Amino acid sequence: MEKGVMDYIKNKRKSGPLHFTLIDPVCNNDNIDVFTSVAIKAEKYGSDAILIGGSFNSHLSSELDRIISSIKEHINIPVILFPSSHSGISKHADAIFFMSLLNSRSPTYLIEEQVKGAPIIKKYGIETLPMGYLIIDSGSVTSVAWAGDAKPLPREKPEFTVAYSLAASYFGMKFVYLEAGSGAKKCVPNEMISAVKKAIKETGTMLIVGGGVRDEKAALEKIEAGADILVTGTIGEKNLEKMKKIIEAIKS
Ligand code: 1GP
Repeated sequence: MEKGVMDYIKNKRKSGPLHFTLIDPVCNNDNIDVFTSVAIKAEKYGSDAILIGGSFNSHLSSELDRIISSIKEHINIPVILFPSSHSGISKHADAIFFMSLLNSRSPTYLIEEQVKGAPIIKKYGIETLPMGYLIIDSGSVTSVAWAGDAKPLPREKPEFTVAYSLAASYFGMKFVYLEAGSGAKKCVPNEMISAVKKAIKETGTMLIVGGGVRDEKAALEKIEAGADILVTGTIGEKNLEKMKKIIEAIKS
């Protein structure tokens, strides 16, 4: 990335909403080819970046390095780390979401993992993208809510999520991510997205939305409600044609 990933995202956003593809590596080398092929298809269909993350970092760092190297050999869009702990850092990535799970009950996910990761990021010289990460109630306990010891924000009380999002903006975080959780039964409510967007718009903080988006109708609703960036993960593993339709809907 000649000019950096933050500039790339800002520039791309000028011409429309963005789509990021989440790839969630597990401790299985056989999947490298599958991950790489999802990333190649994602780029071909118009996705703007690949996120590498998941609620558990169960892989070894050497495996993560191999997965990212393999993906990067085949695509030109940025690969951004979306880690659940400091063990999700790889020197091969273009950038990292330097994120705090703001509605976690545990200092581990609020600041301790970040403190462990910061010297590693410095050593590798990875670009940091500061992000406030918020888990929204999605009707059942998701992996990310459980693993992150989060107190999910209530769907019917968007003002709580608005207050958290404003706090993230005032801390200087460049992104707020409203997360329903991978495979969530219910996506982040559209009214909540609109309320957050309205509140943080003037701060310049970008709004990311993800979790449970399975079709182009839901994707479009999230974008129309105010999401700058939509993330899909599961659909790319299960049905690439559906992911293509989602990206086409966002880009239209
Ligand atoms: C999870 O928001 C992402 O962090 C993606 O969720 O797997 O449900 O698309 P899905």
